[in-house]
Amino acid sequence: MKTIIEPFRIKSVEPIRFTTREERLKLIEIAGYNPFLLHADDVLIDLLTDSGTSAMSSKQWAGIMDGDESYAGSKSFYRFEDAVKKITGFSYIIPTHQGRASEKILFSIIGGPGKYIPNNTHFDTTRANVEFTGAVAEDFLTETGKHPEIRADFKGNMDVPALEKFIIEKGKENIPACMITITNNSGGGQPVSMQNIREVKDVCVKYGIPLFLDACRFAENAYFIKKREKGYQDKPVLEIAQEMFSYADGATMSAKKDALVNIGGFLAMNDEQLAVNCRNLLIVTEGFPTYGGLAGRDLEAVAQGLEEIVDEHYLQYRIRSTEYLGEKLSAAGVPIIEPPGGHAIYIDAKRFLPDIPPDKYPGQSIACALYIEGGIRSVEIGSVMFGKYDSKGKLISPPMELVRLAIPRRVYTQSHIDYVLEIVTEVYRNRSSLKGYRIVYEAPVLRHFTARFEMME
Ligand code: P61
Repeated sequence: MKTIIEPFRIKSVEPIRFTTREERLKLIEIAGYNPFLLHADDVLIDLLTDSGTSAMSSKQWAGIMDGDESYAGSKSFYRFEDAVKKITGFSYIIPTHQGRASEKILFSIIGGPGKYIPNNTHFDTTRANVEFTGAVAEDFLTETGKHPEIRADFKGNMDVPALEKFIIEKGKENIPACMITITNNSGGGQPVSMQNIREVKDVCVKYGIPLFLDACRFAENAYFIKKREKGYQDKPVLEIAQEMFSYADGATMSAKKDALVNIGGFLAMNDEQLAVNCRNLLIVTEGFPTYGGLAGRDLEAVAQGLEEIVDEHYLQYRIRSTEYLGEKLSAAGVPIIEPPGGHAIYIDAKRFLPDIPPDKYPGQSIACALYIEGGIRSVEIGSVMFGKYDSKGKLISPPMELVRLAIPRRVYTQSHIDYVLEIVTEVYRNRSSLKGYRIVYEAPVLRHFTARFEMME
């Protein structure tokens, strides 16, 4: 087996800025120990997110120049619509400025008090948009997905018996849609199998509930199916993706992930009346239906990105480079979610810092240490992002405390990743010196974006 190389060469580069440890200690303090509040210019390697951070191709940049900025009926819209239809097969394609705009429109229409939305695991914006309407967001992740140390092929799967029990309990009339997030971002970027999608679909059909995919990372999910699920080895990824979408009645998509663009998204469906309602709301909140919240040039870049993302040389490189970081961290003893997911490595903060309890935010502690020691920006996915309070003000923690190292697409080379490995390993070696944190400011929703912290002694 030969070395798997980046299937591109680099035409344009962007310098990154080096800082000293002393400078970073000051900078993270000014940022209230919240990496979201750092200036990106003060970050050396930015693994905060794989969302909107991709390097676009020369063809995407050419598309940007070629974009048609007509208010209505832009040719770029029709190219975008064709590209989305080719992969998803849905009848109605509605452009939005990003994933959460699709969620906001969809749940404003189908959500509301008394309604329930089941998902394998809602991502935070999805949960926030469901709950904002007064509906309830419920997660039904398969058991293996809840155990970071267990290695299994499809840890993003939905727990189908639990889903069915829930539908019977709450009443199918109160469940306007069921969702599956591919790959399962909050659960470690773990894929969902075709068989699981089919089984969920069967339950949905049985109770007359539409199935929606949260399709941000559909191509990575399709590649995992090709590699891991029996019967798919010889199928092109495009066909696997088409089959995945064929079981769904609609999808929300942040094109900032698997469409390789810096901004964009869509909402797609087969139900005509729902599409009419969504478009009417789109006009109020985003824009005319042939541009949504986007410029014509953005639609061109999405259309081109959707062609490039299903390239199997790209996907092989993508999944292997994430796995490379995961394998080396595991070998150094760093506890991570096994096996590595598609877009990110998730450090298991509970095992990394067993002496710092969830209410002292162990994930935040690791994220701050990675910045201080190496200028690396990561994100906590645990009690800071998903924590809630009970009626007595006591923290209710999610099942896992994680730190995500998300890998932007086509941006960093192997030596950047080797540097990340050195820093994480060093922080792990010195983990006994890490401290817990307390929150000194928080917003009522999505608090992790703006919360401020103090280091505890
Ligand atoms: C991310 F810290 N994800 O993973 P939008 N569904 C799914 C997503 O992963 C997702 C969206 C919907 C981000 C960006 C992000 O608190 C955070 O285009 C599975 O970002 O609106 C986004 O898509 C929403 C990072 C979002 C965060 C919220 O990094």
